[in-house]
Amino acid sequence: KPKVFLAAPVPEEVESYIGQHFEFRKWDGEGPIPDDHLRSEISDVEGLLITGKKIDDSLLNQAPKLKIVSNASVGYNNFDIEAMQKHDVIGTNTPHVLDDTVSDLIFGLILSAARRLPELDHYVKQGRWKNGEGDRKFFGTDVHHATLGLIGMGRVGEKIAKRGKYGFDMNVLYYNRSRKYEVEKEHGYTYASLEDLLRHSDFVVLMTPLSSETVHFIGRDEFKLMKDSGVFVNGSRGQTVDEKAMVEALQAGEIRSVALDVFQQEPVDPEHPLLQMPNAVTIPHIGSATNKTRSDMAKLAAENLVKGVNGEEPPNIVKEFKD
Ligand code: 8YV
Repeated sequence: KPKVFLAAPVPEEVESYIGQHFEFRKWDGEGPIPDDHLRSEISDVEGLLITGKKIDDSLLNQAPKLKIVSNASVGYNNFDIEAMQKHDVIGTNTPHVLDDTVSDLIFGLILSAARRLPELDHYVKQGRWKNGEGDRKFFGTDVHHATLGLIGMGRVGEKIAKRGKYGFDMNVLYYNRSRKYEVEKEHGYTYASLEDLLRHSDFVVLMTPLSSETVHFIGRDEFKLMKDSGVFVNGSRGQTVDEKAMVEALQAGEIRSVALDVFQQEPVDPEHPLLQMPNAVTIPHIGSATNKTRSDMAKLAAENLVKGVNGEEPPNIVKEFKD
């Protein structure tokens, strides 16, 4: 049987499915697999299932038999496409199955920032709730009927827009590299330039994939354009935002608050200034992390792995590797 390595955890039934096809080894330590360990495990494998780790030339040099890297994530900014093409290795991801779960979480972030839920949770648990009404200084801001500015109208973006429009009666503005006329017409969303979107939105949600074009897509100038009362939510990748500029914008009161699932460096440094800010809601990159969705992602990643190692076209080969 061909050999594969599972560098990310998958549920037991997914392991047994993989075991029917391949001889596998797996990383079962705490947290992400250390680079050295990964390098030492791939010299004889034809398939690699992974999440988040950089796949570059130097890693691929250690894996001469490798045919496929199956990402257990929809984002594939960890692929060095050129290096993979050079080594004749294809890459796959896990689209669709996480769209609803991630967009639910984005609304969790929007509501958390708007209604200051983490701050209030802390307040109650510290025994500071003394009168019947809550403290005025914790009053929040409405989500319903506010303007949602969505940067990135991809599959997840569409789900977020729907929740905004139909769940919260929000006015939806969007910016996307290519205009989505059909979606726009069907649901009455408004396409806006990035500048207009930033100027007019109460909640700016960043969902664009990370690529060389989107590094620091939102920085100092963009925060300046946002409303002072604006809330910024990042559900894409930390590198799409200039974090230093974001901290400065919060400190200067150029925006009211942020809610972040992703950071420049993950796990985030415990000394990071954002962690001292009550108006920064911070969660540890868990957009897709429900039991069902993570299990569906693992199943899809396994299916891609099996097809890729067996020389068939996997269902979720990413566009850069399609003929
Ligand atoms: C993470 C995501 O990959 O799919 C993506 O691109 O950002 C998430 O699903 C997941 O958190 C990896 O552990």
